[in-house]
Amino acid sequence: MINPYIPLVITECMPDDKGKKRALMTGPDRARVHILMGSSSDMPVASKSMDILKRLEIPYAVTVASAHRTPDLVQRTVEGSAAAVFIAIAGLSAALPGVVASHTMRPVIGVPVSGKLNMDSILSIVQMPPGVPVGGVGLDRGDNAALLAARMIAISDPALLSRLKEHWEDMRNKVISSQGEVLSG
Ligand code: RP5
Repeated sequence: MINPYIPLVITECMPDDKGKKRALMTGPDRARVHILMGSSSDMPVASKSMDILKRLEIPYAVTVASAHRTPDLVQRTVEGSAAAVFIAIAGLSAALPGVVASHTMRPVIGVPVSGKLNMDSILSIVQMPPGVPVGGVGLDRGDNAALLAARMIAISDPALLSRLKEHWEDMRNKVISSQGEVLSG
């Protein structure tokens, strides 16, 4: 039985002998980005963040904690985390990013999760009251949240900056090769 008060899945991302990035368990003090999601049903969006963090070799932690249903767990998680940046993923009346930001001075990136309305979670994250800043990315854009977190950390991490530039270059090359496919098809 998992102790809900130790809900961390901490990973350190290392290339294996085939060069593929693998997530390994490590200590909670190693996470540089902490992903919180309001429900395990948000996992498809969180997976997009994790894929980017693995690719960029950024150790991360993941916790399921709801702003409304387990506010004590959210507070404990934030206060116990050594991460430099938080990614908070939630749908419906998505209070999670704002609540995370109320417990820390570290930057929080909110990811609205799509549902029946979509504007509910977008507005809940964007319309924070003055004094409690939360950065917002697009609906289900866990990938952009991870890239934004990486850019923040890369300000003081030149090795990460060069991995980010490689990622950027790969995207650029994909666009250019797709243009070739359009012309030849
Ligand atoms: C939000 O309510 C969660 O972030 C999730 O997006 C949504 C639905 O939660 P579940 O009913 O799947 O637990 O709090």
